[in-house]
Amino acid sequence: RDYRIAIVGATGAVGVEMLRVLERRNFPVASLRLLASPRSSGKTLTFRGKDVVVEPLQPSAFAGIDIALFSAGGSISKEYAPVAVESGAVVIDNSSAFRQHENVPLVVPEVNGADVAHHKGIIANPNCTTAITLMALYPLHKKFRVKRIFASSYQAVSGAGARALEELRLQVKAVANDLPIEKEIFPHQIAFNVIPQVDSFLDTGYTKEEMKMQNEGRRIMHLPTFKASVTCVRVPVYRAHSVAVSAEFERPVTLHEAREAINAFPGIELRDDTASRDYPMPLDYAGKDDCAVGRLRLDCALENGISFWVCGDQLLKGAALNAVQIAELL
Ligand code: A2P
Ligand code: 11C
Repeated sequence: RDYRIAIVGATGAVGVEMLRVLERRNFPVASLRLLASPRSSGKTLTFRGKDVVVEPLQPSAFAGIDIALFSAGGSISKEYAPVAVESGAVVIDNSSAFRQHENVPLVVPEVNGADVAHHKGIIANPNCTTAITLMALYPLHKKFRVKRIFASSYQAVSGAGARALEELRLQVKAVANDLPIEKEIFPHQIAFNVIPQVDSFLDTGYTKEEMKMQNEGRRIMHLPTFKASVTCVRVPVYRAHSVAVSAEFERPVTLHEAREAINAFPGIELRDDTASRDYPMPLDYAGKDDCAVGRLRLDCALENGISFWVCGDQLLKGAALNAVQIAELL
């Protein structure tokens, strides 16, 4: 059968990718409803060669919808996801609104796809940095049992939405032309800079984004003892996040087994040949479905430790692709 699909936040950085992923993966779409703010009313987006008009989000928009993909921020999800469920749709939500709710499975299909079966109407898509990190960490965990990680992220501006992408573009031009810098989305200049803050601060000094790795990692890997100390950093990259990870395991580790485990796991490539300076970089993984891991080495400061570097397109595996993969499982 074919499915009646709605995309909430269709005009956003992730929403637009959802359209492209549905097309590319030949998802059985019977009808498509594109929803956004009233600002976008009347705009059109193309799907399979046809123009589809964007409609304003309102409660009646979910009548007759089978699957609603949400990516318009947490407050829109909190308000409208229950309405969509009430109308009979299954919601796949890309925001952080429901990720810790007991009845809401939080899913990376390659890791815990079976959890989809327990949904009560809403399935949560993980944070992008978490999803990309787990694509490399989970195969190692299955082999060696992870205890804790220390990590730093290098997050592309598109993680903060379409306007953030434009902000970097304009700032780069302004710097090149010696003009004043304008900023709106990021708290500081992002062009030619790095900002050690993604999301807002908690009392502990960590940011919310940093704690998602531990909180979401525990649920996705079914590993309540997992610990993650993370520093999330915004870098002037348009697209694809990178994460440097040092992981400590329960069992003794070997690089040979680590490489084998990664090679056997779907959705992640091993790019690890230091002799030819081969390692993943965000420029090479922007627009790609697969994530990639490199710089694999025995950690010199941890017992049973492995350090690695992982890259992935956060709009795809970190958001739109993962959401459509969940829809495919449904
Ligand atoms: P719009 O383009 O009309 O503002 P991004 O993550 O790239 O910033 O995109 C956010 C998405 O969420 C956009 O599609 C945006 O629509 C949508 N959105 C933002 N606010 C609302 C709202 N109040 N109602 C519906 N959609 C919204
Ligand atoms: C960023 N990771 O790069 C964020 C965006 O938890 O879904 C997504 C936040 C989230 O800004």
